Amino acid sequence: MEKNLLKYMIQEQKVLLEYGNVKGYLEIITDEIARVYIETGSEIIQTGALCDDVFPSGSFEVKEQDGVICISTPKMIIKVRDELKIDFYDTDGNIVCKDFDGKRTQKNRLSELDKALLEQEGHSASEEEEYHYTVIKDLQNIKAFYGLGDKTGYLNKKGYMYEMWNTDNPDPQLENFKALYKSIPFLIALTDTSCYGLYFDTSYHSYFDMGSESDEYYYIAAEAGNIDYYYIAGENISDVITGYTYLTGRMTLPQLFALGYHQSRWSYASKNEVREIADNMRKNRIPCDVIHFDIDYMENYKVFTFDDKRFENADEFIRDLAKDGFKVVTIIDPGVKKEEGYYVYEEGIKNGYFVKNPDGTVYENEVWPGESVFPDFGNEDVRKWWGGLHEKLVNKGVRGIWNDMNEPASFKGPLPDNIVFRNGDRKTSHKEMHNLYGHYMAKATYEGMKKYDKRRPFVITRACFAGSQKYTTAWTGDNHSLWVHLQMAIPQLLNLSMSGMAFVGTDIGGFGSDATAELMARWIQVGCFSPLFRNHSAMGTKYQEPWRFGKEVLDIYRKYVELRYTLIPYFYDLFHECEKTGIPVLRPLILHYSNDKEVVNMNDEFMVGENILVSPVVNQGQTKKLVYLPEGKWYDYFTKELYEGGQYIIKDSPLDTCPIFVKAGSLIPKYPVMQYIGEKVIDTLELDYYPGEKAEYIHYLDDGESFDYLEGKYNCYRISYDGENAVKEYIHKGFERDYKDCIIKNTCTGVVKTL
Ligand code: MIG
Repeated sequence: MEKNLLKYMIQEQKVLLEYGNVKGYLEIITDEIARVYIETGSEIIQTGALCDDVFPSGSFEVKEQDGVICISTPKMIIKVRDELKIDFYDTDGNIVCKDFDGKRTQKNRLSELDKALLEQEGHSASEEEEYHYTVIKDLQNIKAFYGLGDKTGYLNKKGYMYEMWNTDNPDPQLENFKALYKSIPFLIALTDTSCYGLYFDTSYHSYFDMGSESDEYYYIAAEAGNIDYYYIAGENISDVITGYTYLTGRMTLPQLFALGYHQSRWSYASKNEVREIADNMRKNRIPCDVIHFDIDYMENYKVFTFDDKRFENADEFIRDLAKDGFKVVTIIDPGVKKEEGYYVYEEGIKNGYFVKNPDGTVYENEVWPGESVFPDFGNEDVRKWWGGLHEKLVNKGVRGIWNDMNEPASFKGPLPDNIVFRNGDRKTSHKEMHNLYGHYMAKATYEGMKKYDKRRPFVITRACFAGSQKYTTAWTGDNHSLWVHLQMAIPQLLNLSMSGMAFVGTDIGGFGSDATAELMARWIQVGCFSPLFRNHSAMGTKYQEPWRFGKEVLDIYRKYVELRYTLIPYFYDLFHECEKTGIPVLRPLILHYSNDKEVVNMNDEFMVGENILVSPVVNQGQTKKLVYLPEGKWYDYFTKELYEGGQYIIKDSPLDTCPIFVKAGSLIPKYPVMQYIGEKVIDTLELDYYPGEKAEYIHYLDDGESFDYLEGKYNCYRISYDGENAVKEYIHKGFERDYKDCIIKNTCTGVVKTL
């Protein structure tokens, strides 16, 4: 095979390349981001994950020497060699990401005798996977992989094999699971000297072998499509996340209430039951903003209906709840009940809005409502229609929408590959649209809510794809009330956070199985720091509201929900930062301490922003925690003891204690405890000072609800304090409801400074 450079050509931002019979191009998107496109005999298909306003614009120069094309930008050097192999270098000429030189050595785990025995029994003995393409990269310089969405297991993905195929598997999820509900084909590689990201823009079933097959290479393969990926250069993990979210988008700020505590269960099946939950929240003084209605509020699981007996006068009921500070989120599944006379079904049939069999008839499968049909969300008209259906819910006072079952899940076997879908103007199949189904459903929901409610939509989804953060928050699906799932929650949320999805949470207490009192007490200590803060459990499991486990747990529960409510302004500031940079709210230690070997695999500690470090107990019976503190000085949040960083300490952690540390030299804004956000008017900006070097903090304020901030109606302050001199200045002043006062409290001495 001819493999040498035949020709190359520069066309705007692209360098078109032909090496032997391989054709492709490199496209310089920004100085840090390059798109690699190689034809493998498919039509050009982009997933729609990318933002509309990504216009290739990086500056670059091209040179050719001895058949090697060298493209340099101010931030990276790309060399293309024989067979269209591509290597990425930093500007000092150090290699960062290299195409693997050899061939794959497929795993060969069956002996000849094994194979003969299998074949004798009529089983296939083939170990060969049939991939449409495989991209093989060198593993030698890689310390760790992060990202990849919601995969199970640990923080560092090196050595594991995953698949991108949205999957609803109710079994207890363990580290050998290849796929869960979400597909985010994005990885971050931490190398010996730096860092890079790869985003594969394919929605087809794809495979991410992160060094399970070999210790020399890792590979990404897919079942169809052309090779189409983005290389993202960065000096650190933050840069890579910023680059990735530049491509696929960032969430707009949430409404403030969404940061509060959410209570849910499958299922609160009547008004009385919901009322009782709400009353118990207030009676037990557990702050709570949101109650979720699972599938049982509907009439026969028909979406966009309320059961008119169990939820008679839903409008009035929702209004009453609102008076007490509760917002209602209702679940909406994609499956539409096949029933004559049911308006959603009839409208969809009339307009041809449901996915079809190859023979043109409407495809049916079974989900909660029985025989059901499935909206074709890849079609913009369908999304508009579906979005429009939310008007009714908004008018009833519903404040957010929960999208479930959108992998799509189905009871009578999976949807066949050849079911006909649309993707924009194109007719295509389930094979291409499967991984995008939840993404486009969330998009439809977001746009509908935005149109009718006008405020910042609150959407929560189970299935999603790269870029879904533009429309929705997410929860991690059906975990169980198991200690291993409390443990897994940390790396899972951290990897989702690094994959662009910053507003995420797990079902606190676990969805399936029965939670014990001890598990509940420990789970709330992790849960109160997750951006999405929701307790949810399955029908038939032990009831899991905070008061179901006795007084001790109730008090512990309250302590941590109250802690969350005092930290709401800190969280909101982090969401503001995330909207600007993509840097998530929840961060692994490695994000800030990338040269610290101790934190490459840190699975049981995390950071909330840059200032707060949490090292929760996630093992049954444990009352002492081995805590690693990275460089710097750290205060115990509760006792204010000061610790030197760069060491492990053993921290006493009885059941009511979660080890939490604040970096010396921090300013943390604080709210008083409220039973729901907005219960009290906040006209004093209060900050806690943790003495150290001079602290500087950026604080953001707006109406917490509308999109007015996009027109400049917000305030942004820079506050600095060194223990003596305090300065508060405006970075932006555009919001009329400003604070009246500002006070800084020294958390060690108790001294209060008024500004
Ligand atoms: O087949 O709506 O993950 O949160 O409570 C189960 C009922 C369907 C799965 C979701 C879960 C929800 C449940 N749903």
